[in-house]
Amino acid sequence: AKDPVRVLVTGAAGQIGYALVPMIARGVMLGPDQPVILHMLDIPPAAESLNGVKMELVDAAFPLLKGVVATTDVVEACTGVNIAVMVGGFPRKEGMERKDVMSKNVSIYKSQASALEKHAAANCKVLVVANPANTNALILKEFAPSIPEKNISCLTRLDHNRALGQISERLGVQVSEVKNVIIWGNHSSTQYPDVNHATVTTPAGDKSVRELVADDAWLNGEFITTVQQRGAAIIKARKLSSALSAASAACDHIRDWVLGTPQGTWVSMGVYSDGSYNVPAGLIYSFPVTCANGEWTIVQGLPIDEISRKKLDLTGEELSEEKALAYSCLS
Ligand code: NAX
Repeated sequence: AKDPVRVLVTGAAGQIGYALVPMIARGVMLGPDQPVILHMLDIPPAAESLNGVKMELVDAAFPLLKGVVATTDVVEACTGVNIAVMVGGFPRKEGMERKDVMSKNVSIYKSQASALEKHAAANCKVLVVANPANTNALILKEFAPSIPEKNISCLTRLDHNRALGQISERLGVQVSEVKNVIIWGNHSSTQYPDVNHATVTTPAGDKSVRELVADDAWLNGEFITTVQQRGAAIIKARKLSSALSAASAACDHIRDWVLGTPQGTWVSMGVYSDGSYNVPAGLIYSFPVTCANGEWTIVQGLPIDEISRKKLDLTGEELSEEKALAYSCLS
């Protein structure tokens, strides 16, 4: 039998946490033969609720779940973890300035970065979900200099999956037949959902999404805004933000990172930019990536048309501004 993998979920008493921890304990994230030990962190006001989640995990009698640590102590939470899914953060409340929210999250991610750096297992992989996800991940990277930058990422897989879902609905094909959409840039409304390289698997081979949809006005307009605004649409409908889809996307992100992407398929991940596609280096930016042997690689050489170029630049500019704002909170 395999040794258990220790998976940290911060903000585990929250909405996404509640959807995510049972998925992990069922093997959705790391596979049906991989035992796990869950480390759940939340803040003291949520301690009782966190304990309730722990009780439910015990009650669910998951065969793969070999242990549960539920704590409000960051060091205890981070100790020995192989995977860290950072869902905890400070939400934007009505009337709050962007800078105030940024400042709260910068201080959270700065201190959790240090705890991970000191106490996590060597080669721990980190996924930041909490918003502003790209910039929180960047702060984490900056304050955990001994964690390789290759091991720090943020979630844009939910946006990627939303794009697959929209194409699947539009064409009336299974979502599993659609692949190679791309989310470029920030996990925010400036993200660029790009279908220029996306295909649908058909009995006659792969066909281009653009050709099959045959409606550039829709693809360049409503499709993009629907994906960009989907989070707001969920809040409007549910009176709560996306949770099960976010949890599922977090599992997809880690699974593909650890176990690899299928041949011929890429996914979107927010990763540290090396300047590929003329995106400024030093931002956490969402790119198309393939994964093998536990490492992601940015897909290179995709042609970028003029419309796309502008959209890649726009979302990059927003990330540069966020980075500057985050740094201004450090002093
Ligand atoms: P909730 O408010 O339900 O849960 C957040 C939890 O984090 C709470 O239990 C809170 O006590 C805890 N927390 C706060 N500060 C903490 C700290 N310093 N250490 C540990 N835990 C802490 O929010 P939820 O709906 O679960 O969303 C969580 C985060 O995900 C939010 O920042 C949200 O904006 C972000 N999202 C990101 C998405 C993405 O695709 N990247 C999509 C979904 C989601 O909107």
